[in-house]
Amino acid sequence: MTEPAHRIVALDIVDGVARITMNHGQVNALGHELRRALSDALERLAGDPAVAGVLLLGQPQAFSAGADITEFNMPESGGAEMNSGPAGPDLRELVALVEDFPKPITAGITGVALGGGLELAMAAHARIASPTARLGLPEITLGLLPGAGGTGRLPRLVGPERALDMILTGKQVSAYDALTDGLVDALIEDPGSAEAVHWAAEYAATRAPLRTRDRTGSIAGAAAAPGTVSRLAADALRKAKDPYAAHAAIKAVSAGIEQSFDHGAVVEREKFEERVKSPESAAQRHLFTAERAARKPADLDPDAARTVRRAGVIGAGTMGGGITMALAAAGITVTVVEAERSALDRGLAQIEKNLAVSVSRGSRTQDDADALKSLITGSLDYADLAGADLVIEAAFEDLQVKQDIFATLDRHVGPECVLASNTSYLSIDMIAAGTVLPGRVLGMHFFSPANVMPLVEVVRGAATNAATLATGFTTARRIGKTPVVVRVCHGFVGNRMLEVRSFQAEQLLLEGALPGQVDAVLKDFGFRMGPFEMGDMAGLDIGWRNRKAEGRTAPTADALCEAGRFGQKTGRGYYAYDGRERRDDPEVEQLIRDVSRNLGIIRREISDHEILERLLFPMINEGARILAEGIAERAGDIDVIWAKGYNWPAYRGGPMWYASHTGIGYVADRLRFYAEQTADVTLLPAGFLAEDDVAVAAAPGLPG
Ligand code: HSC
Repeated sequence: MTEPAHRIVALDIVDGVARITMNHGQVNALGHELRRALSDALERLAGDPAVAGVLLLGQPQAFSAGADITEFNMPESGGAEMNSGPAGPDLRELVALVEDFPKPITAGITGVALGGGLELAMAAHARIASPTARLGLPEITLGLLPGAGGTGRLPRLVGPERALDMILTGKQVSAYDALTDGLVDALIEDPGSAEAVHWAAEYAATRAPLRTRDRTGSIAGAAAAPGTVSRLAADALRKAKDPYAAHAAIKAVSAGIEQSFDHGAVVEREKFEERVKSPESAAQRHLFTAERAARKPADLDPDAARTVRRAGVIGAGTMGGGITMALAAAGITVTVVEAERSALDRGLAQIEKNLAVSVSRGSRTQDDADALKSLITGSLDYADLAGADLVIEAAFEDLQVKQDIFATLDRHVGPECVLASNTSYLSIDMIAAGTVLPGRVLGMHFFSPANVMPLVEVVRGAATNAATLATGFTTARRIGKTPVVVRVCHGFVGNRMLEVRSFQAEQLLLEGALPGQVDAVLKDFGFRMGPFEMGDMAGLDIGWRNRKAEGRTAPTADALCEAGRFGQKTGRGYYAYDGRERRDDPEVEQLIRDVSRNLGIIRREISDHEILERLLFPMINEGARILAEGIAERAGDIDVIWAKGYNWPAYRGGPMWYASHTGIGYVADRLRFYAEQTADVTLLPAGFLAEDDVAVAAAPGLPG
């Protein structure tokens, strides 16, 4: 028998097994329509004597990506969409319907089973998965905890330690790991196939439905030793990107183990409802949406992209090496070209070392590392780039050097080859101007370490053509990066805003603050490091050299460098170091006081509140200028750049989101105040912040 049960759920019965196949949207998000269709189908099957068991299936790319995130964005309606009402059961009710179903249900997982999707699968009485499936509870990356029984069921299947790891990191596990851990019961190439139906039929014939909530074997130890959950979670909690959601999840897991499944469910519900309404979750959901919006820049035509099989990288330094590894990890053959044999050897040796470290840490297998290495060749000759589809230049940051490299590339690569510069400040238009085919030039600004950091600013020059832009963008996606398209200006989006923040940080030192106070304020806000710790880590001498070349000064930073304090590498910078341990240094305090005095500045007590506003609001103002100039397309693009490239805390949504939630009018007023206080007209509100009625003015892509 075969009959359509619902537009978004297909139903057929084979050998006594009813196959319910979800087919809703791109990823089977469990919105109210799908929930209703599933519950209708189950209701019909419950009393059907021809049905002995159920096989619940999704689509090849997704069993289900979980709750429909867009339904969370309706807090004004009390999250009405999440509740049952006339629209059908909520996710918790659906999960209970599955678990309490009188006939055994097997979930057949293909693609991803994430969040509520995995919770649905965990409520089934058995799980089979295709070997390529991936499973996870990524709620924490949205500032949430699993809200449909995941905090109770996952530990019952895989034990508390594995469960906490998955819930607190949000990371996905492979089908193989899921099998080893007990999260799935069997791997079957195609979970919708006759073999899978046979498996489900056998299961239905031989076992009574076993509810996951009733399995207690793997939590027995932790249940008998209260405190185990907190102990197991301590490390992950320290590293958690969203400490609020992490705490909430730990409370729910621990109640579900140390008290009872039902008690855990009550705590889970309470905490989920608190988190889903929190500003921290709203901020992370904004970033999720902004990241997806950034994948669709105006007039990007993905079909115009060239397929990159072979790539070249110019420069085997830190950036060049990282870019090479990122390309090769995606299966692209890479030729790294250097000017000097010694530099090339050093670069290749560093790549080997990085690979060995990742093998020893278990993040890569030896086979993967060998395969990756076999795709990389070093060369001292540009002629070896002849067959390249894309060349990324990551040489010394100097316009003349780069122009010479691009002129040389013109002579050696084919006319179709796309040429990218990894410059962080220089004009792509000036680099392109010296080439024969400026339309094939663009910027691909990676962040260090390039094999790890996800952001790539894809810089579109005045002449960059559609095929070039599409090739740069799709290649960045293919190698697992988060590309954001920007236009040309000094420092593009991220570094241009960072420069404004660095200037304010320096001013604050001159006016009365000390490095420790400034850094602590940004860390309390959620950054991993403050500007001075970051400067010490990167090395202060590079900026000093650049400032001298450009005739600029930064009085405190210059004075530190003149005293030979270049940061961690010299054991002394804004702080003194014993290894990596840093401590405040009275010498630095004296040096700062001297610089202030020499400039005739009377130092004053500066509040943490002022420090935070002085660091963040001018950056936001620069963001407003960037939007007004069309350098970034949307406010959300700026947020993605800061979250992915500069460790802006995700639970604060990015600088432009933060501004809109702090109050655009307030930010503008404070900027006017600081402009007057410091006699710095560049602090006057710009772009949408300067509009007459700032209370209602909003940047594109932000709520008013
Ligand atoms: C959750 O499940 C909470 C539950 O624990 C409890 C709920 C309890 C409620 C109780 C109430 C009483 N929803 O990324 P892509 C869209 S929280 C809606 O470009 P890829 C996405 O926006 C959820 N839409 O594709 C995009 O739309 P666009 C936990 C979703 O192949 C399109 O699908 N789950 C969606 O690169 C394609 O997505 C997660 O956090 C969703 N859940 O990646 C998983 N998921 O074209 C989030 C995707 O209009 N999703 N969309 O822009 C992902 O990680 C990735 O999207 C995938 C696919 C890996 C699924």
